[in-house]
Amino acid sequence: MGGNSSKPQEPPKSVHPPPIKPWRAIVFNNSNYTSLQKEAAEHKPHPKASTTNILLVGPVGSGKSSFVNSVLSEIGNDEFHNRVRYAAMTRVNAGGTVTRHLRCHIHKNIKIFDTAGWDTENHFITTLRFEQIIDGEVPADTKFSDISTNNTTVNGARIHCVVFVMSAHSFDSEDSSLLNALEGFIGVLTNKELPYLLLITSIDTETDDLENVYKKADVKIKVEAISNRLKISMCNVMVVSNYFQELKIDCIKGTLLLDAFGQMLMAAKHFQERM
Ligand SMILES: Nc1nc2c(ncn2[C@@H]2O[C@H](COP(=O)(O)OP(=O)(O)O)[C@@H](O)[C@H]2O)c(=O)[nH]1
Ligand SMILES: [Mg+2]
Repeated sequence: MGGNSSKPQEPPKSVHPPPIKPWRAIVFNNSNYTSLQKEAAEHKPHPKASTTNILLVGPVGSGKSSFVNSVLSEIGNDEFHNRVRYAAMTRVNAGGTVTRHLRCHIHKNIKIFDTAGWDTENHFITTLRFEQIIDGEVPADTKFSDISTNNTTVNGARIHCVVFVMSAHSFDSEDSSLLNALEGFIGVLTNKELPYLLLITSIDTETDDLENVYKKADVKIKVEAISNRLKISMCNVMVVSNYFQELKIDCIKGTLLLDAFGQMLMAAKHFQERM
C-alpha cells in the first residue's frame, strides 16, 4: 500500500534505434581536420586541365549555395580567420530560385559552379542546357533562360565532376518528376563517363550528434533511400551539414564538408587523367 511513489522513474525510452557498426570510417580530430584542409589547399589539377571544375545540380533549397559557402569558408580559413563567409547567395524558404545564372566560385585552381534549381516546367530543355554546361559551352554568369541549345560556343569551362545535391530534410517532399529527370540526367553523365556524386545536406536535421552520424541506423536508412531513389551507389554518397547559422567554422562539420569536397576533387582528377 502507499503506492510506488518512491520507486525511481525509468528513463524515457529512446525513439532512436540502437547504434550500428559505422558504415564509413572517419576521424573527427584536429589532425585529420588539418590534413583535409591541406589536401584541398594543395589540390592540383591533372596537367591536362588548367582548373578543376565541379558542377552542383539539384532542386531549389537543397543547399547548393550553402555548400559552396561552407567549403569556401573552410578552404579560405587563413583569409577569413575561421569565420563562416558571408552567405550572399543563400536564401531561407526560397520559393523561386535565388541563383538564376551559372555562378562560378574560384579558389586558386578550383572552380565550383553553382546552378539554379532544376526547371521543373521543362525537363527536356533543362537537360540540354545542363549538357551544354558540362561540355564547356556556357560561360559563367550566363542567365539560365539565355542558354540557347542552338547557339554553341566553347567559352565555358568543361566540367570534371557533377554533384547532385539533396537535402535530407526535404527529400521526401521532392517532386517525383524532378527526381526522374535527374535520374535521366545521370544517364547522360554515364554515357559521357563523367564522374558524379550525391551530396546529402542538412544531415543535422536527422541527428544532433554529427560526430556519430555514421553509427545511426535511422540516418543510414534515410541516406540509402535517397541513394536508391536516384540509383547512385552508396560509395558515391557524401553526407554533410552546411554552415547555416554558425559564425565560426568547426572541426566536426568541417571534417564532413572537407571529406566530401576531397572526394569531389579526387573524382574530378580521375576524369582529367582520361581526358
Ligand atoms: N539545417 C540546415 N539547413 C541548411 C543546410 N544547408 C542549407 N540549409 C538552409 O536551406 C536553405 C536553402 O539553402 P540554399 O543553399 O540557398 O539552397 P540552394 O537553393 O540549393 O542553393 C537556407 O535557408 C539554408 O540556410 C544544412 O546543411 N542544414
Ligand atoms: Mg542557390
